Amino acid sequence: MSNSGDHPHVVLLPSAGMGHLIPFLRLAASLVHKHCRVTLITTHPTVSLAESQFISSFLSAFPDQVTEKQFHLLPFDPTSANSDDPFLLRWEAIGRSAYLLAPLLSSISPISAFVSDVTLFSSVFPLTTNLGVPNYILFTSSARMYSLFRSFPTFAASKTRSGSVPFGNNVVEMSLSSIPPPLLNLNNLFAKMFLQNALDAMKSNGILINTFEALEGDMLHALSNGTRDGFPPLYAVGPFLPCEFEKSERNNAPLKWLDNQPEGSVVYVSFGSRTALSREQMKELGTGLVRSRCRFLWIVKDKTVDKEDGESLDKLIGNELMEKIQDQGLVIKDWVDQDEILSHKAVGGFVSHGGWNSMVEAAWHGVRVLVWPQAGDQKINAEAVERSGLGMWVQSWGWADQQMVVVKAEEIGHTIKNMMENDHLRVKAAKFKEEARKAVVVGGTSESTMMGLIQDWKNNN
Ligand code: UDP
Ligand code: G50
Repeated sequence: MSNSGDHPHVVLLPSAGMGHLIPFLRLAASLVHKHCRVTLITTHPTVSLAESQFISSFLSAFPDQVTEKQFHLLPFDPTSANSDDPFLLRWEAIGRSAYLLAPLLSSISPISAFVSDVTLFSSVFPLTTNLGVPNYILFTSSARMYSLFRSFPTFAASKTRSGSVPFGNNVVEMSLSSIPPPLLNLNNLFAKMFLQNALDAMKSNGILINTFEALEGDMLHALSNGTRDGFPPLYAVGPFLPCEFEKSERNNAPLKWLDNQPEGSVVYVSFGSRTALSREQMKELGTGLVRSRCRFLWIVKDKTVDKEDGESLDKLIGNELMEKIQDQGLVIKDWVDQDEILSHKAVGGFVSHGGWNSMVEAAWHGVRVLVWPQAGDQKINAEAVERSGLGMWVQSWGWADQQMVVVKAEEIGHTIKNMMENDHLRVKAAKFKEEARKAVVVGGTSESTMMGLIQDWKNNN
């Protein structure tokens, strides 16, 4: 590779899970379009089939512009880690193998910028720093969640934990019940990683985030006014756009079905790439959807990882409910092209767990959301979505793993009906479609920020 200052060379390290891989590959595609050279570090094995398929499609789409470097993990015994989350365990495994990246990284000089997923930052930061490479983080959640991340060392050290999250001269009011439960116990693996990443992030050159002014402007301003706490700059460069390479060989049954539904009539229900509802909750949701009397497209997941064989749909939700659903909705147990679904004119609303990628995709397509947070950062994201006007959430609908409380069909049904009949929300959400486009066109806030960053990287060459 030539050391041409006009084409900065960016090395990307995504983390495990589609919610982490997708934003990285969208960022990579956008960097290629902006004439950067990209090296993608791919970690093997992946946790899910969806990840390996996605990486293959991406690499075939950019055979000349992107170089792949394979990173093969050492065997890892998860018993000491005390967690049953396969993705969290993989983050830990990647961290423990990270020293293997040293020779790989020294073989790819010059590097203008190294962008690591936030979950892996502490593990790779010493290596890239040794090589004198500028370190950036891609924070794969909302700016609101980022404010918690940034203030977490203070939060963790304070004895009187409250939902008031201080940073710099600012305070963000967060309800304590919205903070990811694992972060309230500092002995937890997730909390330890989160804390260490937050401490090291202070020494990074900058943090990229998939959000934009119209969606989280208040938070972005509060954060940029608070830089006196020594934190590096935050670059809001979203929304990351879904790409052509994502479209290959997907199940097109949902689109065919949507083509026959009236405009704005369908509620799309999906809990992302890794969230399986309990059987009991799944049945209540199905009955609730029928009760809402809305047309619906429901994507069912019963396993966290797609390599595991799940049950058939009939077994999961029962023949009786399947029959009731026939005239009103379509139920699918498969990976779907969410971007095509959200862009379809028949879709009028989205019931989602609040994964940040899904929230930004809903904004991109101007589709209103009922957020039903299940775990992790999702309540914080729900708060961000509610404040922005893109959607609503019901605070009492608790976390999935404290599901002594199953939300009942009747309540689900009328809440979905309210969301779909809420014209105020429909109009507000639709505005995001314009605002999102304004952010990424030439001269838009996110586009200018990205171009400024690429200029900095050129100067690093
Ligand atoms: N997704 C998809 N099809 C599916 C399930 C998920 O395209 O059947 C995509 C979705 O569009 C989003 C990502 O997978 O880009 C999921 O990320 P998110 O942050 O929403 O949630 P997570 O899966 O990480 O909980
Ligand atoms: C995934 C997840 C739970 C969760 C988050 C996930 C985030 C992202 C921020 O991405 O909040 C984050 C920063 C540092 C870190 C882990 C996650 O070590 O399942 O909360």
